[in-house]
Amino acid sequence: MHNKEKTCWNCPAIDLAGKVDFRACGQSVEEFRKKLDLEDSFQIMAECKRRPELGLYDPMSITFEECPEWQKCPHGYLLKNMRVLILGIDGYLGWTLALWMGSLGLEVSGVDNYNRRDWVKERGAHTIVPISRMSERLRAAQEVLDININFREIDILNEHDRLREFIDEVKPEAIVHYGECPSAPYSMIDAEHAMYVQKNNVLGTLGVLFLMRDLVPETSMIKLGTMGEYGTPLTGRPLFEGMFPADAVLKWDNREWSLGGELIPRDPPSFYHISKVQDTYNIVEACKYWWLRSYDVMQGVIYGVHTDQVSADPRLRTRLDIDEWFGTVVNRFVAQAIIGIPLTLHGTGEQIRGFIALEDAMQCMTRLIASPPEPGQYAVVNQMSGFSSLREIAKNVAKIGKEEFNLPVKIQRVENPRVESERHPFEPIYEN
Ligand code: USQ
Repeated sequence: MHNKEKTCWNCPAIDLAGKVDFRACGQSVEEFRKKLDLEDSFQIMAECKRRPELGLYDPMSITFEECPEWQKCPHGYLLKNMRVLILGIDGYLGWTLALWMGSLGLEVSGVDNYNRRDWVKERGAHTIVPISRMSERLRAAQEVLDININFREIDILNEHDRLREFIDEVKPEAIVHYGECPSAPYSMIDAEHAMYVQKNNVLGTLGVLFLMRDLVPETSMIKLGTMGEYGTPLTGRPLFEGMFPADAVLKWDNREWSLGGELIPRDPPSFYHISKVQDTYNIVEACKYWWLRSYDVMQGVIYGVHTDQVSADPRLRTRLDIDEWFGTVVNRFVAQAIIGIPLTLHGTGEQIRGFIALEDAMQCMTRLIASPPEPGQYAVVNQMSGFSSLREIAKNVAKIGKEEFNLPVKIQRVENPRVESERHPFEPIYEN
């Protein structure tokens, strides 16, 4: 099991308040770790919110495997009835994850203000898989899957106080943050849209970080970033997972420096992707300032519409957008193949992207929730199953359409509406 060696130090049930003066430890996780390793007399004492009978104890002395609160499941050890809060629970990913988590026995709460439904409608589009109203979704989750979801309609950006109340009431042990506007083209429409996307995403997330500091400092934030933060650097440098590895060096003017642990440069291709880069910096610093913990998930382009839970009943389905604003490329190509219109390949189609299926993304999120970072730890996961050029994707869709469904699929190269490199090296590292 991938997380059996983790200890209470990683567990959100740990209570460190007033017991560990992090700042006296130098504000740096590395220094703190060194002290732990080198000084025999240096020991941390904490309490457990779930097992108060333990009193004050060394939180590194009990592993997940040994703790009765952590139970074995196919995805590793999971904290019994773990309270997971999903921000953006009404979206493509949020709703899917809510049912996935609920079916694993976790206690799921969620907030949303139906922004995604409004944005898509504003562009004159709609989800091609019909989805139910939230009240209907919640009822069906209960009836069909016996999952009780605690939902509150809240605007993360503009209703900070209501979000504070809800977080205080739920006391989540993990927060999955999907509550942002995810569209590059939408953010490029005009000044109003660009400003809106950045304000919504960056300031909304900043507010959540403050609430975590005040209310649930031991909870981890699993935040949806994007592979697009890195862009496609023409040097061909590998796209490391957020930071340079320990043995990376910068050579210049006959001198050299270690780059280990520094954030790798970002080159985001839209104002939307830039909002994710800004989030990265806000989260990195919040982890430093207040010892919050976070996994920043640099997800590739997602596709698909199936998990066992969303397919269990028509009322439980998740949305599927295929319009040019909110539809992602594989979902669009597949839909175009079915409708019988040519696949809209932008430019030469030599652009390379990382991809991941919906179901695999859910599995990855489960493993991250089950392996919380340490206090103060900011870590990055490049989340993809593989990578491919768009032309190869289009050819595959056409081949499968023809061979398996007898569809006469055509590929049409269209003038690229985006400003993006069409020929570039791409070497993502995705080991985490
Ligand atoms: N593309 C086409 N034809 C289309 C639509 C898109 O060739 O009909 C091309 C685009 O020009 C681009 C690539 O496909 O080169 C990907 O476009 P996309 O719309 O599927 O994805 P993107 O705009 O990059 O954004 C999507 C999600 C975003 C997420 C990102 C991950 O909307 O939330 O952050 O994928 S990544 O692409 O790895 O940055």
